[in-house]
Amino acid sequence: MKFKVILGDITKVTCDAIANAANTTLLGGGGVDGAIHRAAGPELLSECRTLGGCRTGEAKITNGYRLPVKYVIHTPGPVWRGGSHQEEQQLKNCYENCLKLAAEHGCKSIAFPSISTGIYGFPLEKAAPIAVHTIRSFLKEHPEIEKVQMVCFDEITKKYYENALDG
Ligand code: AR6
Repeated sequence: MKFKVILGDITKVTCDAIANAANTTLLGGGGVDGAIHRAAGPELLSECRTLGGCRTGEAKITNGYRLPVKYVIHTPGPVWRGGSHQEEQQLKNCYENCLKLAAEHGCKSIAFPSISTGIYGFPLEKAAPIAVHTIRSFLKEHPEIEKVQMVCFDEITKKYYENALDG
């Protein structure tokens, strides 16, 4: 299958590009962002400093440095503020813009963390179907992308994405 849900640490995944659930400064933080910067090494932060930040829902690409990937695609997800502040559209934009950048850079495989469902508080039951539907429709239009993995850090998160994938 082209689209898989796995349990694991995204910094250990070998593929062309991984997405980073960043913040709008692109200067690092906690959660998966912190883990990616630690694993990539300080060169990643140096490149991020040149990018001038990134708007919520948009995406910017850097090299992968010490990670086992060519690229990191940084996307600030929406902070959940009750659902009436375009959070769902912004989350969809994150996945779509990361996939577009990956395709533009010739990537055939990309891995995503569960964007916005940690520190940013986006409910998993809403986030998982948005991610799955957005990735699925992109894959239909882009046969050149061979593999997309949702890398879940815990079993509960994995269950939500599996259910969205089955449903
Ligand atoms: N591999 C895969 N998933 C991970 C990893 C990992 N190594 N580490 C954590 N996760 P979060 P957000 C999961 O909070 O909600 C940062 O400070 C985590 O369990 O990393 O988008 C940024 O700078 C959860 O399921 O991202 C922003 O300020 C998912 O990744 C803010 O956090 C996302 O959790 C972004 O918050």
